[in-house]
Amino acid sequence: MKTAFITGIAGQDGSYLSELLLEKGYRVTGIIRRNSTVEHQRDRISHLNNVEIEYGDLLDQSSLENALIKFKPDEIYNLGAQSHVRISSDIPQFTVQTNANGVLNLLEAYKRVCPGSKFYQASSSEMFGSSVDEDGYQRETSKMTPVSPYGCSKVFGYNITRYYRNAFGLHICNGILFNHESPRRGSNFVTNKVVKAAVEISLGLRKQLELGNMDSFRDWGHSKDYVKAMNLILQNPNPGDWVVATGETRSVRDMCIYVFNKLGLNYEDYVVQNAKFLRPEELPYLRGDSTKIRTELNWEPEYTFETLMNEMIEFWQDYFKNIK
Ligand code: NAP
Ligand code: F7E
Repeated sequence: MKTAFITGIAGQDGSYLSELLLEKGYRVTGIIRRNSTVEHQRDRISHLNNVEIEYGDLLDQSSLENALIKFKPDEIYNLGAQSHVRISSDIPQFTVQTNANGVLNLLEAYKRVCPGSKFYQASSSEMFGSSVDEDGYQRETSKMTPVSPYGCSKVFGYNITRYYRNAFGLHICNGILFNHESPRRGSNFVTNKVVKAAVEISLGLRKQLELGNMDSFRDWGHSKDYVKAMNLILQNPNPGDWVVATGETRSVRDMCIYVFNKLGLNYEDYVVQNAKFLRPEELPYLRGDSTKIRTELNWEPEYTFETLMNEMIEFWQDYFKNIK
């Protein structure tokens, strides 16, 4: 039985990855941070009986070493992060400490305690920032010109993991994942914010939805498909870096049109702009070319944009039906 160790195990991806690995027969372990209230902290993984969890923090080197000594993992998935891009400009230092220094802390603990295991780093399409190749895609070779503290911190994480791979011969991979969503997405990210509000509006529970920039484009997939890619990436005998994306792009406005239409509504009657949701610098366009992982590792997403949105709509409809 293989042992996986997951930072950020109670986050969106951590919860789906835990489910996938338990199904595959792994022993699943991880760390969560100490919060002032414990309620809801484990909501996304409370249905999983067999995960082993310790308190730990990417900012606390001793907690990482202790966890690795205790769990002796074969595979490490570093998913812990301050993952909200707009909020990264409110708390840039915490973001960089967690997403950059935190990666270095975990790499050092890994190199000392279990250098024979494999390491996955959750890198992001936000690293590409304003760069787009001439054909309109971003891929493994595209330039990285990040436009947020979050993007800058992830570029450090990406580069430092490559350094540890090349300098010390460690089995370290980067998954460069484009946006991926689900009903478990934090409800201050745009997809879940829009779907939840549109369902509330359709049920007469609210009147309006305030958004920021509706003209940015994103390549949205489903978290369930993307955690499969994480696991596949670590099974490849040669460590490397892989873009994971659907290859389709839509604007926030397109997403609103789809979701409101599905509920029999016109988004223009309900959505207004509020400047507080705009970003100091916007990333206007993302569209990933994932040819490498599709051809070399046979990864294919099962969800389409429509099935992803439909699942999220149904989740919120059931949620509001059950609390009535
Ligand atoms: P998420 O739901 O925000 O989960 C992130 C997890 O990291 C949370 O459980 C959070 O715990 C934990 N965390 C935050 N600071 C930490 C620290 N100092 N030490 C230990 N854990 C800490 O994010 P996600 O969507 O699952 O994303 C997983 C990873 O993929 C992240 O690294 C993200 O940056 C990256 N990524 C995500 C996407 C996407 O579209 N979802 C795309 C590309 C890359 P708390 O609840 O205690 O804060
Ligand atoms: O914004 C626009 C916003 O916050 C998407 C993270 O998982 O993916 C995610 O980062 C777009 C942006 O995701 C609102 O300006 C408009 O253009 O859902 P988001 P993100 O910033 O793309 C990357 C790949 C990651 O790695 C990150 O961890 O939607 N937008 N109005 C809005 N966004 C939010 N959150 N709220 C609004 O009201």
